Amino acid sequence: MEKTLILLKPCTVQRRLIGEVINRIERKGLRIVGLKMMQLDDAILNEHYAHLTERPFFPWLVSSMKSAPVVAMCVEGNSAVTVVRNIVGATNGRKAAPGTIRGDYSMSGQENIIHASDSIESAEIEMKRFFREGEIFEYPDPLHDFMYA
Ligand code: DGI
Repeated sequence: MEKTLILLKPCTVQRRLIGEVINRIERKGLRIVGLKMMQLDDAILNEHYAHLTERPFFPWLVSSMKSAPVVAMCVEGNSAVTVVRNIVGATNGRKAAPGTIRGDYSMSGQENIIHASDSIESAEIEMKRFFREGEIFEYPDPLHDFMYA
């Protein structure tokens, strides 16, 4: 089983879409193993978006990500990293395919609803960045065979 890190961005919280997006993730068959609201600050955002610090939009990205709390989630499933990236869709909401979360809910390159780890390695790092020990749970999955057989 693989785990991946998801952030529901401030735009999603403001637009009252938290439940709708979580519903799509759960309906796919992914299991929530960690979930909380967080107010992000410069320190965590500079680390999280370190690959983008030189980009002209970086200040707006940080300011947007601090504008309201995010919902941080850790979800689990077979190939969870790839499955989640596929249902999230392309970065720019205007280019993301219909049927993806960004394709269905976003018209923006920045206010694009959701962050999802892009590799198993970044998922490991990002889970540690947003969740403390004891905040990610292990519990039995009685539906496992119905989901994966
Ligand atoms: O992994 P992604 O979130 O799909 O994409 P990323 O890691 O390249 O970029 C991180 C976030 O930065 C993205 O979700 C939204 C924002 N971003 C990326 N490219 C642009 C951007 N924001 C603006 N305003 N303009 C961009 O070109």
